[in-house]
Amino acid sequence: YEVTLRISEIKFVLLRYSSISLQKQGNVISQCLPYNRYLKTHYGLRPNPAGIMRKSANTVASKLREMQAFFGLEVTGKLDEETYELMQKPRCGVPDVGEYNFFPRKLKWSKTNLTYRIMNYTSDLRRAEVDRAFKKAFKVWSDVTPLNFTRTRSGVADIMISFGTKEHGDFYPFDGPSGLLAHAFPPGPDYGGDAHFDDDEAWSDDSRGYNLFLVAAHEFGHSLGLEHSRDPGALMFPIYTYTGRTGFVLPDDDVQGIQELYGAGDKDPNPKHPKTPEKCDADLSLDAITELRGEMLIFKDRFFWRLHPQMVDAELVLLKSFWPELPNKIDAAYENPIKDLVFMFKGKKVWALNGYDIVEDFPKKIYEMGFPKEMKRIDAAVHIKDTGKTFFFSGNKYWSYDEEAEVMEAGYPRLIEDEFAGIGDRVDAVYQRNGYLYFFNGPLQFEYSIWSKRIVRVLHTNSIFWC
Ligand SMILES: [Ca+2]
Ligand SMILES: [Ca+2]
Ligand SMILES: [Ca+2]
Ligand SMILES: [Zn+2]
Ligand SMILES: [Zn+2]
Repeated sequence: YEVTLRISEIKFVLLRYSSISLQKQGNVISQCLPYNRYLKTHYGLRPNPAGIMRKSANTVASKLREMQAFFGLEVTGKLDEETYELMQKPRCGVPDVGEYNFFPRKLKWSKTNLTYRIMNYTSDLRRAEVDRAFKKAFKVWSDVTPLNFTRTRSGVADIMISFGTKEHGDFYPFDGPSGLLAHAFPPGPDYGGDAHFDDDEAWSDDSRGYNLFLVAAHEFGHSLGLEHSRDPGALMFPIYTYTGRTGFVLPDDDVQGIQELYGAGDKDPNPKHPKTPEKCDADLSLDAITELRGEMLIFKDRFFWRLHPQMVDAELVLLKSFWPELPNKIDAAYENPIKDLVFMFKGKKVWALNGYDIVEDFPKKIYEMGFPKEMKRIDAAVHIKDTGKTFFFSGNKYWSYDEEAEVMEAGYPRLIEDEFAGIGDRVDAVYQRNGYLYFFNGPLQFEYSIWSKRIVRVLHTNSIFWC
């Protein structure tokens, strides 16, 4: 490794070392390491007494494979860096694999009027804020089903809600700050439907710590009979991501799930439920593309795909899970590898990112880079390493920016059709590879040779994913 490590890379390198050294020790599998506990809690890994042959369905490797398949990672059965990184993320305590769930059958309530009771409070929020978070979380589900939720203040309710720490009375102990955030039991008598929140977390009603409303809405999904979803855009995805200040709308995947159990209601105030994009959709169009330290990031709505150079399968993640401060959808992005910065654009704003961190003094206004003040947005951007210039596309025009001098070049904007004839009069996204520019326009991409200044191939947008 180079000696000139940047701070943001150190964590990365340490993880890489730890996974290498773990594998070299050989016998790590039987030691009680945190990842072993993770597989036990979420994938039903059972202890393996010495001298007894492992049943193949219950080895660490097969549990790792199950986990990797669940999250859409490369299925190696080994504790690689990405798998390890994922295990560090805060999440729900309910297992990911149905057959190892608390109760093995698909369960639902046989009535539509349900009661809930708040047994105690966290000291992180005012009581009224806690009450409001839970009420709003139930409304997420009652909006799309015939279910009604009524709060009771005494006796036994269907859904008993409580805060607790460590062992809290149900043999599924919490674990102190972060890690497990909460869990809930599927419909049934007694514990059935109950939801428990780890009071070692810092609960909030905004982006700090963990947002109680978001976690509660997820847990109440379990209280109603839903299991975890593999859709990274779903509320029932097991890993916590703060999704922003703007009004929460239940994603389509969760609506499908809950309506399969209870049917639709007749009072959905927000019938537009966001769908998760499918990479092989023939009509797929893109928002933006950039490289980031050798990986390709391909943006669409609230998501981006990470495409590793040696891997065929792209991993879909929420934009907010990497950069909570960025907007939920971006216009354009490019990397300046010399400065090791990625620039992202939305409306009149630009953010500079160093790995996970937003550079100080950003976001800035795009007119500070030399764009006209009245310009509303940038459609696409691409950095050309050989020339040190960055092209920006907006409407039917493009600009050239000198990265070293940090000024817009004279003689711009120019018309796109004058320089890049045939690619259309707008650009959704663009990237450069091996002397070619790839322009995306709706469901089509144009492979443009910089050297011969012409289009050499027209492809489907989704061919970037080898569809
Ligand atoms: Ca109950
Ligand atoms: Ca915890
Ligand atoms: Ca765009
Ligand atoms: Zn969960
Ligand atoms: Zn519990």
